[in-house]
Order: sequence, then structure tokens, then C-alpha cells
Amino acid sequence: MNFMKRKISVVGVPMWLGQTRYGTNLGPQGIRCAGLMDRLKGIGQDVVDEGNLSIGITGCFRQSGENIKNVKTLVDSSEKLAAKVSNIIQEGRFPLVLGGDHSIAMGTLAGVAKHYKNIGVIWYDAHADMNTPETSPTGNIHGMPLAASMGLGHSALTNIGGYQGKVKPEHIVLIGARDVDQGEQQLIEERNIKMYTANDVKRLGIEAVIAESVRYLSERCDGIHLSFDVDGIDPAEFPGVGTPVANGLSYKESLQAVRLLAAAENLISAEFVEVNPLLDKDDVTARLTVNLIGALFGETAKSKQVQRADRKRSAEAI
Ligand code: Z70
Ligand code: MN
Ligand code: MN
Ligand code: MN
Repeated sequence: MNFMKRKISVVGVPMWLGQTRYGTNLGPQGIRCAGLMDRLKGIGQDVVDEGNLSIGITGCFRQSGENIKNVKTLVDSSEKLAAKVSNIIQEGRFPLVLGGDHSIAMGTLAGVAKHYKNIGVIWYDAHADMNTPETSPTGNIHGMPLAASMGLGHSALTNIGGYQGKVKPEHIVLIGARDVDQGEQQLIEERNIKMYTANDVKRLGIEAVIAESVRYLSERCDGIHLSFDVDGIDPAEFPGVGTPVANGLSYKESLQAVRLLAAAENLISAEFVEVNPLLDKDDVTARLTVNLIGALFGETAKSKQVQRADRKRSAEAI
């Protein structure tokens, strides 16, 4: 067996107020309806669905004069998620968080980092999500979670979980970046943050990039969190996203990436974010996201075939 057996707890976060397009709140249900639980059970993983977090639904956008939207709702839900994720780890289980827009990463990381001194983060994304209200072109919090988790930006965000500095800049690897704002680029250079742009991945190959990233983080960290924003993948293949950026990573490369991570013993948590079923075409983004999650937990092309045959047989038996 070349993948880890894990005790997985799924938690959905129907959040969309980290940006302004309604629909990422439907992401967790979209992913579930595409068959997530059956697929994970089908490969023998111990998995429970803990349902969706109940989160604030009122968004009134700019509540203050500052360049940041929906702070209060975002902080409240992040606190809930942090507590939930922390409990899951306390129980010896692996948190698999379904977004929701990427602002939810602030809560996930606050919950995970309570249990690890030095967490490593793989940030698979077209974006760097390292803005602060000073540098953000939009005021959208889904462009800020990595900065906030490093302790930079609005104090309401940096203090989520009751402590600052969940992640150190030298413990982050960005993969797939291709739409990085000026202030983010400056931060990446100043703090010497490791980044593989989408072009770097094409040049080096995804196998080498993942191997290098895992080696880099394993040398420095006591666990690795995967934060997978599906807009890292090219919008021609993953249309169901709110902020599409051309020239992305391919689905095939991404599947290979998660397959390689399936064997990583020090993978401690994961989240899949930014699936927007309202912008999707025939649920392709949700369905392929389930393939990615399946592969992260050990599903192979062969095991998928076997499962499909099993499902067909049991359907015929009814
Ligand atoms: C831009 C901003 C972003 C995700 C888009 C976009 C940020 N840099 N993040 N999609 N996940 O508004 O800060
Ligand atoms: Mn993102
Ligand atoms: Mn993104
Ligand atoms: Mn931009």
C-alpha cells in the first residue's frame, strides 16, 4: 500500500463572504453530491461527515471605512472553524475541510497550528492570497488568509484563534501562482517565500515540484497542510470558480500532485476551496474535485474502476 490510511473527518464551510460572488457557499454540497463519501469509503478510508458549520449569513460588505469586507462575519465563522478543526485533531482524526471561499483557510490554520509548532503549508492556487487591507485591490478577505495567518494585516484577522503567527513565511510553498498583486510580490521577495509559478511547474514538471516542496517542508516543519484552491487549475478544465485566471495548471498535473501527496506521512490536514456550483458547467468542477480528493487519500485509476463495477453490481442486485 503506497497511501496512508487516515481517520478522516469532513467538515463543510458554506462561506462566500470572503469575496462577492454568491455560490461558493454551495461548494460543500456540490462536492458531496458528486460522491465524495462513497469514494473515500470505497478505498477503505475511515471517514465521517460532520456536516456543515452553521455560519453567519449576513454580509453588508464594508462595515467600516477600511478596505476590508465582512470582517465580523468572517471572524465569527473562522473562530468556529478553528475550534472544530482543533477538536478533530484532538480526537486523532484528519480534518478535510470543504469550502467555501479561501478565507476559510484562516480558521483551518488557526485550528491546526494549535497542535503543531511549525506547520508547513502547500498553497495550491492561481493567487498568493497574501494581501492586507493596505495592498488589496478588492478588500476581499479571500485574498488575505495567508498574510493573516503569518500575522500580517487587520488585527481582527491576525488574532483569530486567540493567537498570532500560525505560519512562518519560510514554511510556505506557493504552487501555481500566476496572478500576484504588487504588494504580494513585494512580500514574497522580502520574506523569501518559496514560490513555483504555473510557468515554473511547466518547466520543472509537477513531480519535481511536489518532491522538492515536500522535502523543503519536511526539513523544517512537523506537519504539512494542503490548501487547495481549485482556481489553481486552468479555467478551461475547472470553469466553476469565481476568479478564473488563464494559463493554469492542468487537471492531469494536479491529479499527479495529489497522488504524490497521498504517500506523505506528515500530511496532517487539507482543504479544498473556491468551488462555485453556480458557475460550473455540468458539475465538472465538483466532479473533478472529488477525483482530486479521492487521489489525495489513495484512490488510483484501478481502484476507481473496481469501485465503479461494485456500485453497478449492487445497483443491479436491488
Ligand atoms: C486578488 C485579491 C483571490 C482567491 C482570488 C484575488 C484573490 N489577489 N483569492 N481567488 N482564492 O482580491 O486580493
Ligand atoms: Mn486562494
Ligand atoms: Mn485563487
Ligand atoms: Mn489581480
